[in-house]
Amino acid sequence: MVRPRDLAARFEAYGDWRRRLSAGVSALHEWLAEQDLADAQIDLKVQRLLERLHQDKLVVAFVAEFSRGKSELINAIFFADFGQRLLPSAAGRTTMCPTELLYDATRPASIRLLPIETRLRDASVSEFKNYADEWVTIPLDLSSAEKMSEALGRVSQLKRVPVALARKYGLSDDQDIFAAVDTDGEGAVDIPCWRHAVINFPHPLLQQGLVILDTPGLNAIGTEPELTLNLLPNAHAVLFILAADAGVTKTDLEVWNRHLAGEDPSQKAGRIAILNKIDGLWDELKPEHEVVAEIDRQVATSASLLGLPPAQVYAVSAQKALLAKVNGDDALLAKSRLPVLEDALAGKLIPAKRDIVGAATHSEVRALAAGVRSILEARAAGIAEQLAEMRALRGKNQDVVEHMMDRIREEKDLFERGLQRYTALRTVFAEQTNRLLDYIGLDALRTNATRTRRQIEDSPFTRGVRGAMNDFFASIRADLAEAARQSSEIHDMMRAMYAQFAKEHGLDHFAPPPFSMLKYQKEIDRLERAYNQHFNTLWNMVSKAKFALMKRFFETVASRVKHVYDIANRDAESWLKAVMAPLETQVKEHHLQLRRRLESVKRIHRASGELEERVAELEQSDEALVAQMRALEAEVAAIDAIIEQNDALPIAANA
Ligand SMILES: Nc1nc2c(ncn2[C@@H]2O[C@H](COP(=O)(O)OP(=O)(O)OP(=O)(O)O)[C@@H](O)[C@H]2O)c(=O)[nH]1
Ligand SMILES: [Mg+2]
Repeated sequence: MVRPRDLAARFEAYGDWRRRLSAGVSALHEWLAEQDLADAQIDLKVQRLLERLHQDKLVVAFVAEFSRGKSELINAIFFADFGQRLLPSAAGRTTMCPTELLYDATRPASIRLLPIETRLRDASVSEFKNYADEWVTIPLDLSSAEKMSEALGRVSQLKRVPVALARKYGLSDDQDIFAAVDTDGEGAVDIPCWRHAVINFPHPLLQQGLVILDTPGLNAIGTEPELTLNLLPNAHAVLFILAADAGVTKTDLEVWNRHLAGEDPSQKAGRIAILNKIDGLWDELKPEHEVVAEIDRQVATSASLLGLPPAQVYAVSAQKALLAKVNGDDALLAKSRLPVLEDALAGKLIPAKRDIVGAATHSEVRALAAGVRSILEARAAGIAEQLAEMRALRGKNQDVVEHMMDRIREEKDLFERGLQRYTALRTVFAEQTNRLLDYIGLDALRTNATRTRRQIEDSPFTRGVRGAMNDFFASIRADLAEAARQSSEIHDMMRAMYAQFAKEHGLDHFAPPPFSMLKYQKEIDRLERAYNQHFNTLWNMVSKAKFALMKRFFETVASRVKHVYDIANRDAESWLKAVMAPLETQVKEHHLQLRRRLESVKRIHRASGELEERVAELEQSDEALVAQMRALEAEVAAIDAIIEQNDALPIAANA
């Protein structure tokens, strides 16, 4: 067994931390349930928080022209413990379709392959992911290395089809998308059998939520919109691989500029370039320092050609690293320089991810606790008021008690009349909610997409497609703007309502949070920018297969937009609950308190001996409440402590 490497160890530590954090959140939830303080809204929030912690993914994409050693590098970094080459890696084009490696415990170990024929249909790869029957699933036999590598070898499978059909798939055109494959006299061409592959494999790193994305070389990247519009922009890190002997070639630069250079400078931070195959520069006849100087020169040249700081370019030998790890040869491993790259990945990627997840959990737990605290405070205030009333009754005659009873009764009647306004508000709230959800509803989006699809079909030329897409985005923007207006109307109304209840009935002063659509608007802007950027390059690159490709691009954009809408809907629903629920709870609590107060005064009215007993009871409840608040703080502090905890890394990895 190979000693756990730095990256693997850190990743496992990160997984452990997430599990501890989940346990902390569950403990808080159990405590709330025990104390009868959890309601449906809290249950939902906790469930989502736990789901997010559980499903948290870290996506690392490997991108390069073909044969630069992407698959070999993945084998060396992540799968050396397996003792063999897991992914096929060979001279020439090997990986023929984008391949995701991940682990989903709800499925058996398998490789799932989406047939290339699906490119003729109006759906994106992410949509197809929802339908198991569209995929060819081959189970992985983990006990047989031979059968495993045979199954994984499917990502290299090709088939021969007429050129015309390949064009329909958007795969072949006069610029020779598949220049490297043979065309025989009949006008046939070899194309990939599969459009996308998902390898479900219970590797410890994948089990922790790591997702590896292996991609095929240059043109294959451009023809699969799922990669350019979704998988690559959403990856947490993109590793761009070069070959040390060739340096940055023209096609490398094309891949880089077209898919990775990006306009967003913040994205560049997550980009790392790798100069692979440095073993090609090793030369026993030269002194060591000359070889090192040669490698350094290549790093500097590549960095400047890519416009990256040299510190973001790493020189390695994937093949020698894999060999060294398999044989436990530490000297060779050091010479391969892979540990330096792994350190950098572990040192940058995981802490950054941990900070984001920690901060998000921290603020959600805060919000949850604040809601519970305000209920407890309202109860404490009620008890304090009753206690004051009871103490004031000490030694008073029946008349005073009667008078007090009348006063409370009046207050209760007044409050119950106020409830009519609350009921009316609920009706208006429901109407406005429906309107808001209509604007960001999937029905509206579907109508818009159908219209755009028809426009593209009716006018499949640059101007027609452009116009249709502009309309598509414009209409989405208009809907989002309406939704923003509607949510701010709801916000104003609720704020006014809370202020009124606070003034008239002494309820807690609560400022409902506003709902911002900015996040979704920004994501739509990003999609439109990405679309425009790829539109021009593609339009110039492809001539015969344009139409098929444009349609497929549209479908991917549409499915990304749908994803944005799904999230917006979920967020809006949670927000609506968060805005309404405190009022509901407060109203209920207040009503209950008024009834309780009336009850106690009535009892005292009937038998004056009950007064001291009642005071003692109230004092006890007050103490219990104080204890509850303290326990709540302790639960929250325990979660904070987990967030701040240092990772318990094995000594080897900390060194
Ligand atoms: N000498 C040497 N060869 C390497 C190294 N890394 C990869 N190779 C070889 O380069 C060839 C291509 O490697 P792959 O891993 O298939 O490259 P890829 O980038 O995945 O290529 P595609 O899947 O075709 O896009 C294979 O024969 C590897 O063994 C290295 O560090 N040194
Ligand atoms: Mg490959």
